[in-house]
Amino acid sequence: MELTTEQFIHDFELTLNEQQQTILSTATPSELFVALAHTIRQYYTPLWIERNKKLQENKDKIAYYFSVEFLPGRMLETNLLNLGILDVVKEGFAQLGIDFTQVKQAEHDMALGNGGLGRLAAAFMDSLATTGYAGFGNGLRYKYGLFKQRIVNGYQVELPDAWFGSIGNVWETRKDHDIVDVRFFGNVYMTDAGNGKLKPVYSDAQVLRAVPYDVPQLGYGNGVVNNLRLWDVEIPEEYELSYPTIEDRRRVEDITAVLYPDDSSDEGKKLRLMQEYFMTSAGLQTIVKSYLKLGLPLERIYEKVSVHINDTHPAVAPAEFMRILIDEYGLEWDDAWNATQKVMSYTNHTILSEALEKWHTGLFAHVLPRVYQIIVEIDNRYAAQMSAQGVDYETIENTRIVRNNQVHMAHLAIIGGHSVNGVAQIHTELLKEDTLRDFYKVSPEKFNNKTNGIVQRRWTQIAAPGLSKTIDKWIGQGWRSDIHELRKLNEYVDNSQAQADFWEVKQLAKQRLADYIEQTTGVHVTTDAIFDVQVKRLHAYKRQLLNVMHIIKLYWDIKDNPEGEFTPRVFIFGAKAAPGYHFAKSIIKIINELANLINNDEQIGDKLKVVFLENYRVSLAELIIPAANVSEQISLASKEASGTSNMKFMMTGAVTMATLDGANIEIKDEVGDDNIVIFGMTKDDVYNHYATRDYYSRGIYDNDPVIHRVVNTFVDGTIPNCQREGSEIFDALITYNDEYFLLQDFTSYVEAQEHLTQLYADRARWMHMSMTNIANSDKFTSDDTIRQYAQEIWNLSLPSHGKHRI
Ligand code: GL7
Repeated sequence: MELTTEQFIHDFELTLNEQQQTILSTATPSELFVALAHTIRQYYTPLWIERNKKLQENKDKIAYYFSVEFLPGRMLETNLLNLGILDVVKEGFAQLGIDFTQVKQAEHDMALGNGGLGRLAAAFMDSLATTGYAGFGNGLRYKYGLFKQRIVNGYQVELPDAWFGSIGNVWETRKDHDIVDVRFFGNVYMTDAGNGKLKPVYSDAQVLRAVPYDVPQLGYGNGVVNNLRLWDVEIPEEYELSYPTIEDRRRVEDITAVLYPDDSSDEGKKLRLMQEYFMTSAGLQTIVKSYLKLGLPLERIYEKVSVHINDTHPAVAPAEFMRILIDEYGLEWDDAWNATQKVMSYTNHTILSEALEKWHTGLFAHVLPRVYQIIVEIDNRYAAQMSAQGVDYETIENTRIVRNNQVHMAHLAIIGGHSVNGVAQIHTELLKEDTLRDFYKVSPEKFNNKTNGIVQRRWTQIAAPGLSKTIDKWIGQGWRSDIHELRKLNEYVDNSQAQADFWEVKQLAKQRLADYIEQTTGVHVTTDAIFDVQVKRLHAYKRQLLNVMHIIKLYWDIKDNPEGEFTPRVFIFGAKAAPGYHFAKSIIKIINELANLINNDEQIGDKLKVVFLENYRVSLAELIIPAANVSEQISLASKEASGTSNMKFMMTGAVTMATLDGANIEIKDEVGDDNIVIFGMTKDDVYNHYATRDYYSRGIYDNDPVIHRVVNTFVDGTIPNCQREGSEIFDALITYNDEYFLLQDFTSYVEAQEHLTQLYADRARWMHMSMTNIANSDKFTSDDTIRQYAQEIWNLSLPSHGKHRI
């Protein structure tokens, strides 16, 4: 939008005075932030209203992205950037003598997600608005996001993430006119509806009110505003008498109280099921209502509506949609089923079976009696249809929804929809050949791949403004709106002046991170060292422990030969462990104790430092990622569905140390073998070991003296204060046969690291690699990923008013 600095200053001061009732000289950063947010709201509100009006007038098809997680982080800078007024606001603040950074830090990260899955959902929201597609989010308005992590004596301590704080969510708006009711529990039986049909009658059901709060999603430079709708729970007034005590009310409020802090496993909790159904039912009810306002026939709703099921959490959607169409609007089963399958589509985000939700039928039928009846009917019809088509008994049994007293949510999502996608090529292949192979056999046409992506704007223009200016200098600003122009950088990857510029901007980012490290941990690190970073959730399959084993090896190398040549390295970790994931927490403790040992050893000095940064989150990622030289993406091949931080590191000039897993493979394809460092087993190697059961980690431990010494270091007292954790790790690696093949991959990892050190020593070679990574990262823009979803899965066209500049 067009905005002069003067106009902005005027609007801002007015808002500060009138809404915050304060003046510049006394306002706190938090008050300034709220005033700024409200100023921005005034700018985008007319666009938002216009957008909704146009979509309805033109009857454009809308895709709804259902997800229990959205992890946008801070929204202020994104909103300013996308409105095209970030520089104006920074200039205005400079004139007013306000520190923009301080104000921006007053915003609490919106952390309604665990990790990659939630961050991807947020990225898709941004990209939908930016590409102009009508794609809306549907989720939950948790009062507490992912826990805040503190490290105390080396241990993770979890604290509630009270992200609403004193100022609430400044971007949201409560929408009373879209309130709906959601039913749980009770009994249900069918009775004659009088028109030859049956209708359900409920008794003793719990009725809860779903209240939507809408959060705008602004497109980059195009005036589009889409909507992210988050549902909150309330007790309907007419039922208040049923909740006489605060405890009673609290049990209800729990539904939107807290995000489950587990990034992969099914908690098996009733509350989780209630959360999932609550947002799915509320979302679907309002979608049907707004579709009916168009005056079109309900059985053709698929022409105007798509519903995307993000992982299995909202996978009750096909059954709930059937319930709404049949019970509430009287559609015939076959018409309803035809519409449902055309509306629904599903993304799988992991092959780890514990993340494919299954519910005990008893629990499910107790919480959602009517939906359970419908699921049983869907399942019976499915089995009958498969059988009629001549599908063998075993395949039918393997793919049924209700099996062994469990409701298989992934099966419901696949059977009840028309599309199943994985999130990177290798992941989709694994779904077809292994995890979901029976489904692939019966409906291969449903399967497709959509490799994940990232919002390049956040990771360059916002997180790395210095880098962005350097890119501008060499290839102009075109890449800011067309990321594919980044490829022009390929021409300069061997230009010594360009290399010097990109080196320097990385050094500045490293210095900023070094300052933060010193402030928060007291550890001094030098930017002469290689900054080697592994930031992601703590999980055994991601193999932070392999990184630790390499560090231990380096420690012994220096201790054995203190005068030897050594390229200094700083190893930086950031990782939250699920609170109930004991082993992951032991690894955090080990990293911290190892860090203490190494960082306080004078003989080691600046050669080696280990830093664990607490409370890893989106805003911290923005500081860390642009400062990395090395991006550690070392999961056991086949286990990381895609990864997305790997893409962010690449885009900001880190070189990837990678296994052939997830999207690492596609990064390699983009940059070529010489600009990435690959090590370790392939997915086929891993599966061969599974097939032959010939892996024996103790054999490696017994025969390889380096590995022997590294593994012993966990238990021989070298690392103080962690005997218990050390022996747990020893047991996992040796006694329990090393589930993730760390010992098998160790030697190849060490060699790859040695190779990388040599590469770094040759500055021209290294900068060639680093810049080649930046130049070819355009492939991973989530704008393109979402275009593929829109065109190939949701069958959306761009709304006619989609692309006007503001
Ligand atoms: C994940 C995958 O583990 C990760 O590899 C992928 O990039 C992400 C987004 O598709 O989804 N699956 C999952 O359950 N979580 C992920 O981050 C928590």
